[in-house]
Amino acid sequence: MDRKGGVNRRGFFVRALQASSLLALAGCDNLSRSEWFGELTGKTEGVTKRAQRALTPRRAMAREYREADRSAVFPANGNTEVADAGYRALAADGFAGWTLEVGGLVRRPAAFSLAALRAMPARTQITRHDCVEGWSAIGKWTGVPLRDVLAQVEPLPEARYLVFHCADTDDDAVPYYESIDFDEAYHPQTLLAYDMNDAPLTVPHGAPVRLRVERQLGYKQAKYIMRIQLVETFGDIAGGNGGYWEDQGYEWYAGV
Ligand SMILES: Nc1nc2c(c(=O)[nH]1)N[C@H]1C(S)=C(S)[C@@H](COP(=O)(O)O)O[C@H]1N2
Ligand SMILES: [Mo]
Repeated sequence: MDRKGGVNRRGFFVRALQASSLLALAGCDNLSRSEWFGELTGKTEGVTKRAQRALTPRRAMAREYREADRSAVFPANGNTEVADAGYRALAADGFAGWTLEVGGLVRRPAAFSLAALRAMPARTQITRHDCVEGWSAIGKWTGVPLRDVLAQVEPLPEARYLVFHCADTDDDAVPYYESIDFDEAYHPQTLLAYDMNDAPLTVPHGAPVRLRVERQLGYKQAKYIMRIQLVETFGDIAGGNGGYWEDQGYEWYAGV
C-alpha cells in the first residue's frame, strides 16, 4: 500500500471492495458499519482523483482560512470516548501523567509530557476537515509541528513511516491506529495538536493530543495518540495496511 502507481492502488481498492463486505466500508461514525451503498460509485471515482492528487508537490500547502470562516459547530466523530482504564485515569487527572512515547527506528527514543509539548514552539492554523462520511468543518488547531519532535528523537535512515498508536478501540477491541510517510511528517502544517479553537482539546476531539495532517481526509487525523513508532514498513502491524480504516479497504494516502 505504498504511494506507487494508481492502477495498483485502484486494483487493491476494488479487490478490497469485493472481498470485504460492503458493510465494512461504511463511514466512520462511531466506528459503526452504517449504510452507505448509494455513495459507493462516487467513492471509487474519488479514488482515481485522489491517486492523482498524491502526485502533487510534496510541499504543497493545504488551504488556510480566516477566523470568520470557522464552523459554528465542529462535529466530533468516530470514537468520542475511550474505554481504556489507563486512559481514563490520565484524563481524570487532566493528562498530567500522560506521555507521548516516540520510539522505533530512532536514535534517541523519548517520552514527551503534555507540558513539554506545550513548551515547544507552536503553530496555529485554520483548516478544513473532510470526513468520508460527507461532512466538512473548519476549525482552528494549535500544536507542535511534528518535524520539531522528530528532530529531537533523530530518525534513523531506514525509517520510512510513522505509526500513530491510539488509546481507543472499536467494539471488537481492535485498536485505532494510523500512519504517514516522511513527506507528510515533515510538512510544515503537520501538527501534534493540543488546542482546538483556542481551548485544550476535549476528549471527544481526541485529548490530549491528536494528529493534524491537513492534506488528507478525516480518518488520518488520529485522536488519543499514545505512541509514535518509526518503522521501515507497516506491513507487520495490525492488518498490514497502515491504519484502522485502511485495514478495511480505505486508501492509505487519503488525499482531499
Ligand atoms: N483514535 C481515533 N482517531 C480518529 C477516529 C477514531 O475513531 N479514533 N476517527 C477519525 C475520523 S473518521 C474522523 S472524521 C476524525 C473526527 O475528528 P473529530 O472527532 O475531531 O471530528 O477523527 C479521526 N481520527
Ligand atoms: Mo471520518
